[in-house]
Amino acid sequence: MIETVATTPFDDQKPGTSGLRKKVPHFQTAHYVQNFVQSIFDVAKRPEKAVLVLGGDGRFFNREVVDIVIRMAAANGYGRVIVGANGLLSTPAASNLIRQRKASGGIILSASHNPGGPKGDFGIKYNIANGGPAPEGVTEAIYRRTLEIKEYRIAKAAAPDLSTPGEIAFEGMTIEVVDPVADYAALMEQLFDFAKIQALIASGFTLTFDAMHAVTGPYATEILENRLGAAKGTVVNGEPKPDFGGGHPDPNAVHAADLIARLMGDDAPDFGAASDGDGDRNMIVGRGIVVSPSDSLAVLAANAHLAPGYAGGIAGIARSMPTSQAADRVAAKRGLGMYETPTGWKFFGNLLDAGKVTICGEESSGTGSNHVREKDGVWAVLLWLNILAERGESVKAILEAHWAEFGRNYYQRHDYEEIDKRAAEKLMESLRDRLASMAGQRFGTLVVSEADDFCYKDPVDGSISTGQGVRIVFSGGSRIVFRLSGTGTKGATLRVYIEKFEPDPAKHGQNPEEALAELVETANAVGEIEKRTGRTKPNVIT
Ligand code: VG1
Ligand code: CO
Repeated sequence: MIETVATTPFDDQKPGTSGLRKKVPHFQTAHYVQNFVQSIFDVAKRPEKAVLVLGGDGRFFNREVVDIVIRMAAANGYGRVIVGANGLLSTPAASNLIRQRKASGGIILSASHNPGGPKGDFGIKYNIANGGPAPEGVTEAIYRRTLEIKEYRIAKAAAPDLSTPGEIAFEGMTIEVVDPVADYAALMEQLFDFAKIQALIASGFTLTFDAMHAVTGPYATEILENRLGAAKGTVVNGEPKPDFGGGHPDPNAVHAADLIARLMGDDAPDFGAASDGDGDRNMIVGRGIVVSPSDSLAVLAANAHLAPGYAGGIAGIARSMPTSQAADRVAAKRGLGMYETPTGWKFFGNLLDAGKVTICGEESSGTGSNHVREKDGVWAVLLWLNILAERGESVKAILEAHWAEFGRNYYQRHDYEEIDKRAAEKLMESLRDRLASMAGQRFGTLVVSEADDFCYKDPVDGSISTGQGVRIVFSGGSRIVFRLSGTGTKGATLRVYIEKFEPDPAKHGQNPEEALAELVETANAVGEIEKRTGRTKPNVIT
């Protein structure tokens, strides 16, 4: 039986960089989830009896929302819901299923790298038929709908048990429970030379993968240990937990400090990697060296042709604006198209669909390709392994050779988390007010060559996105970028991105901290960070 429930709008259901994210108790407010899901169903482009893909990263509240979405899908005319067993799907696996199974879209439940648990974060994201995050036009329409919603439809019956793959009839709809890993692992086998990677591992190459108690545990265990023959125990923290074991599933120097320490030690394995809550981010560490995400994008783009899935070469590269320009140097040297987009994977969708680019990446540990329409953590690990197997060199040697060929873009991101929202907005406002007069200004040895607020015009559909971050470029190409995060759930987070290009190989061995010292000081001065936020230093540096 279908029930129509009267409701009133919430005024805070505007999706951010990657879906709607709030604290769990906020999502637990009566009708809160239902209002948002109904708004998605009201604006989603879908045929009669459409197929919906559904799954999440297993965080606290995942199971309850999976049930609500299934009951609402049945009440809203969907013909089939494809759901990962126990409600689990990594973000890239969901993207793959949407594409493989020609679904009209998918709902992914995750707050990605944000902590989980009863007081942690939760999130709901809608992806469209190409498998990618809904573009701004769609998220805006969903938001407008949330402001006028009056009722939602839901099946009265409880959703069935979802622990075993198979089909279940439910309220006139079919629920198809799938193994969350199977289709994804099959896709990886098509893209990469598993035999070659197996041989590398069999020859004594050692690796470790930290799943951070998040969704990639089952994926990494199946692929790395079962299919590629890595030793049992290669995957650590491999069991997904609703609170991520109390940790923060963000693969960076702060939250994956144990992994980095292991890779810097005397008995370090050859290769280390980690992924985030929903499996779309990656961190790559070689013995004795951490690969910055922007460098990883550049190295993957330069070497992708070594893997079977990209043997014909790549069409082009896209990166988000704050991501370092290391990839641009690869594109320039190889004669490839290069695109600079606003932060967030949704901006890559059109470029990938149009065949303008093959590889995309963000400084926030996201890399991916046209195999799905999301960034993909395990994919990045496998591409690295395929490249290592082909080149037979260490991560460190590959990175150093890359810098020698293309130059090195020293890079850091400084995050000031949970600062006062008003103060953060004022800081950005003040920067914007000063943009026009900035060119020509001198800070120490640095002279501003141009400054603007990044505005993107999508080359495929012509849509325009304004206010995407303040860029200050100095003569010589160094850059400072300021923007506010669109994924936080408390106060505001200021992100300051700092980059310096160094062509001289003799100077490639510096510590980024030293190489960027003058720019960091300048960022503090130009942004008036201490004066406006009261913070003398960032809480996270990546
Ligand atoms: C952050 C990152 C951005 C990424 C987004 C979603 O956004 O900076 O690059 O696409 O998270 O990633 P923001 O607005 O907080 O800077 V995930 O792994 O959270 O889906
Ligand atoms: Co993520």
